[in-house]
Amino acid sequence: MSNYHIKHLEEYFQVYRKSVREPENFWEEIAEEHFLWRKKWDKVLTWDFTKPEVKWFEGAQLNITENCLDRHLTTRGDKTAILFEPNNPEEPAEAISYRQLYERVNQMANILKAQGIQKGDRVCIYLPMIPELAISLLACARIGAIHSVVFAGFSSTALSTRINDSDCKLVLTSDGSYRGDKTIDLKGIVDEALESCPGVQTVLVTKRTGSDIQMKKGRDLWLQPLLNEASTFCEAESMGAEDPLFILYTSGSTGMPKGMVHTIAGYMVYTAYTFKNAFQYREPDVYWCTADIGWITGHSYIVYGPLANGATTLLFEGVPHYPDFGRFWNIIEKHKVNQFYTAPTAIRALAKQGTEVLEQYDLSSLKVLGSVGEPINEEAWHWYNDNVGKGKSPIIDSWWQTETGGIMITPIPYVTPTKPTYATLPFPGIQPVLMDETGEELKGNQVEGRLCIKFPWPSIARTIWGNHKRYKDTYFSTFKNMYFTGDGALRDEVGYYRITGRVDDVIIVSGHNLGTAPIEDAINEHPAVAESAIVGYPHDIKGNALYGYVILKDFGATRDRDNLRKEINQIITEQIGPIAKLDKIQFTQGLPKTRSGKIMRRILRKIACKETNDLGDTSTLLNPDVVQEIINEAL
Ligand code: 6R9
Repeated sequence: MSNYHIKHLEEYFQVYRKSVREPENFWEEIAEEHFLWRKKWDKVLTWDFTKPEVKWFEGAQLNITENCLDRHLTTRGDKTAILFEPNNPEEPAEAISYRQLYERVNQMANILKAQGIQKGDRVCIYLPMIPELAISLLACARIGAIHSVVFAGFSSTALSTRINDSDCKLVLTSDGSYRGDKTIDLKGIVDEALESCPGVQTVLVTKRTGSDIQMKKGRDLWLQPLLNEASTFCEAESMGAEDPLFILYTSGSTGMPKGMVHTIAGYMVYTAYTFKNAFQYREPDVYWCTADIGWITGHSYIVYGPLANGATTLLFEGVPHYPDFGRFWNIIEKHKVNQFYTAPTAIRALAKQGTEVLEQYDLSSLKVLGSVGEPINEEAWHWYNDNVGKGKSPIIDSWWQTETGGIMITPIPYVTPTKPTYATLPFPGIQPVLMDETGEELKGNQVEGRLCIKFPWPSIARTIWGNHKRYKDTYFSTFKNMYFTGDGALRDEVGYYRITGRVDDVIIVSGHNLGTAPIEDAINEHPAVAESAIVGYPHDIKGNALYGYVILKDFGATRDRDNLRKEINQIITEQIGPIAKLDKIQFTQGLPKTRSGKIMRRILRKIACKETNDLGDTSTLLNPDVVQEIINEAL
């Protein structure tokens, strides 16, 4: 019997010990018993973090959609796979059964094939949170195409950069998208992006808003008529365990976003196993993750993890505040949601509304509450625990990353006692370590350092698309033989982990990772700007907000400063997207720099956080006077 479903703490410790002592046997048993393989593996694991290279289940053949769809048809054909809740609460929800989902995926797969998409080709998906989004991912996987989902809130520039980086041949999009009371012209954004994407031959357009859009002849096709004609059977491509399943871009501390590559078998095994345990999913539970499929959380815990377990997964198109701040609670009541997985930024925004709205709804179906994306502060944790969970639904504060593919450190609900703001214990198979700045491991408890993982797990990203060197430099070069997460963490007296936040130049705003470099590059494009530096500072709702220090080419010139601020944010919106806009912009004559010319962000961060009493060592500064000037003018 493999340890697929952990039910009490003693069992967790047993399973964990086994996963560390005999990792290969441990994962092999899980893979063997709970998944459908066309051919079994020759070798469970090959790894070398110095190259770096990781391979799981090498030699195996499978198709992930046979695991997520086909194998459920006999026992769960009529069970709801995806429960779609539209943006507008007046529009009826749609329950898509496993059989219907299977058929729709097969149809879409046939359309992609008819457009010439073959195994290994990259397909860009730029769609709102509608069923076609999940269907598109699975359709690519069915025929072995590699999907690259770009969050539909990104700008045309961000979209074209991602399309070109991985040479996508085809784009799937919609005429428009709904977001609360707004309609967004998605197709217009795609058209603009494609002006600089010569490699895209086809655009398939789903009708959602009925907006009047331009269809480019010879390139753009409406999906619906093609779907009506398409066969509901498409033979699943036989895929190698280590063939890529998808590329998903995440911000780095420098320049280009990183196209993280995940491969099929390990990702499937790990996301399915973590989904089952981290949410204690039992049929016929209704599970809801509020993330967008454009982020890793949506890939792993709206689509692949739940469907591999035959679960019912809710897909919500809208936003928490439309038509009012009761929407999440309304959906939980309406669909009797059992597991609810959301982000601290959403919890804080909802907590700000008080409890009156929430009390109008019956939330008694809830059994498990989840949090992901950034550290959850103590206040938000208690509000979530006391008011949403009424003190009886454990909160799983789950720490993980785009790069890790699945949940890494989390309480297992009803198994691990929770502790506010602590992600608690590693998942079976995960071996976290804390390192000090000199590269020594901090052993024992009550220590704080940089969080690394010292042994591979099945869903670790295998490379950065087209740039293995950057993959090595970013994750495997800071500490010898370790995967470095970029996060800081502490381990308390009982061995529980608390994630303290990023230790690099990535800032997490409303749960979105933003690299400082691309935002600064955007600001510097403004003709009046000479140089800029951005830092994060604490924000009630967003967790962090962005504070920009901007040097103008001609500081004395009489210009309307507010107008300038608007123009700068406009450029950021165009280049990256509205999520990267700055909350505060301070114009300054200089930035604190070291003698080697590096901006001392540490000081800027302290000023933005209004912690100017102790600025630490400023002796290496080239221009110490500028610090006082910046403090005097701080916003
Ligand atoms: C899944 C996801 C990854 C970064 C990660 C960390 C932060 C995520 C967290 C958390 C504290 C948690 N993060 N979960 N910090 N507690 N429970 O969010 O992936 O978008 O790649 O972000 O998010 O800083 O390094 P991704």
